[in-house]
This record gives sequence, C-alpha cells and structure tokens, in this order.
Amino acid sequence: MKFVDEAFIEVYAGDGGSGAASFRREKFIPRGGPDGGDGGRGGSIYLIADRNINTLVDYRFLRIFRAQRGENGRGSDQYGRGGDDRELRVPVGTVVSDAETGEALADLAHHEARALVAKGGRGGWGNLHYKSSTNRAPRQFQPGEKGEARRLHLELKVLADIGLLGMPNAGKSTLIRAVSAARPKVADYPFTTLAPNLGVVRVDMDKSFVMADIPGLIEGAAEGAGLGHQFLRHLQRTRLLLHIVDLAPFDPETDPVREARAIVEELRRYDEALYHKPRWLALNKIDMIDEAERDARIADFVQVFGWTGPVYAISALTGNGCAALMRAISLWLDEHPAEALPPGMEDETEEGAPVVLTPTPIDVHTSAPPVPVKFKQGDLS
Ligand SMILES: Nc1nc2c(ncn2[C@@H]2O[C@H](COP(=O)(O)OP(=O)(O)OP(=O)(O)O)[C@@H](O)[C@H]2O)c(=O)[nH]1
Ligand SMILES: [Mg+2]
Repeated sequence: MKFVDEAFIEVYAGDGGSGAASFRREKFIPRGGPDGGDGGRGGSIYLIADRNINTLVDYRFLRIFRAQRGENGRGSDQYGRGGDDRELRVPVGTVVSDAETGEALADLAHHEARALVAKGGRGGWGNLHYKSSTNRAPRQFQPGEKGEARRLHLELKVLADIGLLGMPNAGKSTLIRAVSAARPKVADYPFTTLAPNLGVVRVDMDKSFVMADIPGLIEGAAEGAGLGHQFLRHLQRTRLLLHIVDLAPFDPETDPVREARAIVEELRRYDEALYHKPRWLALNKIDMIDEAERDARIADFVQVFGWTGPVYAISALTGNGCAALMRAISLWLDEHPAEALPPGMEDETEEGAPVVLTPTPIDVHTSAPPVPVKFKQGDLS
C-alpha cells in the first residue's frame, strides 16, 4: 500500500451574488424609491485538520472543490442568501502552500486547526445603496465579487509517534528497516545515521504508526561529543521512546548497563520532560547470544539496570520479536491517544516551528513473521 503524502488540488470559492436594481411599486405610493437588495456572499473553502484521517489519498482522486456562489439580490429589499462554506478535512500535519507561488499558507499541526484557503466573493450592492439626494432613482447595482481560486499543494508531514533512542550501532536503523519500508543506511560503524529517518509501521490494514530513527547518542553528547544531542528535539513530540540497547556488544569490555545508563543520563540533561516521557526498553542482538544463556543475560540486565518498565528482547537483524513488539506498541498507542494540543501551542515551542519530517513513502508491506513476546517485565519474577 502506498503511503500518499502529497496532493495537488484546486479550490474555487463561490462568487458573490449580484446586487439588484429595482424600484418600489406599490399602490398609493407613486415613485417608490430603489429597493434592490445586495447579493449574498460566496461560500469560502476551509481546510480542517482531523486526527481521524491519516492520508491525503482522497485528494488524489477528487481534485477540484467548489463552494456555492451567493444568491443574487432581489427587489423589495431582499438580500441574496450567502453561499455555504465548504470544509475539506485533511490529516493533522498537513502543510498547505500555493502551488503556483510556493507561498506557505498554513501548517495544520493540531486537531481541528482551520485554514481559510479560498475566500468567497463579496455580494454586490443593490441599487438601494446608491440612493442620494441628487440621485433618487439610481439604476446602478454591483455585480458580485469573484471568489478566490487557487491551486494548492498539500503535503503531509508526519509527526513521529515513536522515537528510537540508543548508542551508535545499537541497531536503531536495522530495526526501522525490519518493521517499515524505510531504508536508512545500516553499517557496523558508529554514526552511520546522520539525519533522522521516519518509517511508517503498518501493523494492520488500517493501523499504522510512525517511528523516528535518529542518530546515535553517546556519553557527553550534552557537551557536543559525537553528533551532540540536538537530534533529541525530534523526540520531543513523540509519544513513546524506545530505548535500543546492544545486549551483545562486539567489544567484550563494553558494559550494556553502563551504556544504557549513559543514554538515560543524556536524556535527562537534555530535557527533563523527555526524560519523563514513557520509555520502553528493547534489548537487541539476542541472536548473538547462545540460546542457553539468553534468558539469564536478559534477566541480569534488567536487574542490574534496575528497570521496572516494559522490556522486549529482539533481534532487529533476524526480525525475532520485532513484530510482537510492534503490535504491543500499537496497542499502547491505542490506549494512550495523543492529546489535542490547544490551538497556537504548536508554534510556541522553544525552537519556533514544530519539528516535522516528511515520511518515507511506503511501497511494500514488510513485516517480520509473528513471534511471541519474549520477555515482559511480569515474566521475570
Ligand atoms: N547480529 C545482529 N546485528 C545487528 C542487529 N541489529 C543491528 N545489527 C548490526 O549492528 C550494526 C549497526 O546497526 P545500525 O542499525 O546501523 O545501528 P544504529 O543504531 O542505527 O547506528 P547509528 O546510525 O550509527 O547510530 C550493523 O552492522 C547491523 O547489521 C541484530 O539484531 N543482530
Ligand atoms: Mg542508524
């Protein structure tokens, strides 16, 4: 299934109705004055962000949208009725720009955010308005104003639900490759990933979430070691962090517990709120550990690290445990819906503009064979 993340549409607001030129004609009232009413306003077109929609696919097929025109004014002071506005619902995270000029029009970053993209034309004046002491029988009237017309470029910029966190080489990019169609580079040297990647994880036909893979973090990142910790800002608006730990480091001197603690410490130093965000552990590379030793190694890690939250043992390379972990994440996301941020809040984050990334298009559905959850905290008693 293709993940449609952009569309071009045309929007035509309604024209204003024309004003009327008419005169009062009543018995016993000779030469009644002008009574032509104004035309009604044309309908406008709005885009509205809706968290229940997650692709722009509908806008690929139906591309032209028109709002009603305003009614013409009539005699006896009757004003024309305004045209109905038209509301087009788009996914949260849709960025709207003018397709011709490239001018950015709106960033619909939260549920129910609205943007006026084509304004309806004003109704024309009826001859009533032209009455004056010198012109008592005006025949002028105004035609309605044209409604705005625009070609729009809609782009869906997805905010990640899940953020991957971990040392370089922990296997973050390998995991995102295993569970989504994203294809970040994977290599056995640190700092392979230099910029964040997004992958869409499709758990079911109609269920998916977005995962962000960011560059690895090392001890001292707050002071600029490695690539620094600037990338952590991409995790600020995720709902759940997945801390990937290499349980079978190549260098036997490396202590996974120490490494994991260093990551958590960098997180805390970067942002206390990020540190308190829900976080799960994924102990990776279990394929490198003898099956006989595995359970003990996992239990040992959890105990020494002092972890009481959810923990999963996986192999991003073979896919073992990955599908089960993705299903558990999906369930958790269902149970913890994203809160709708109050209007305007989005743009007042420290960094200014909210962090949004363009997702990797999905062409193929990849998923590892289902495997039972290897470890959950409850099992470790
Ligand atoms: N045996 C084994 N190797 C793995 C597993 N996951 C990742 N690797 C290997 O570990 C190395 C690093 O993997 P990456 O996915 O690039 O690690 P990363 O966390 O994205 O690293 P950076 O981008 O440098 O931060 C690669 O050689 C992978 O093939 C696993 O589950 N088992
Ligand atoms: Mg990587």
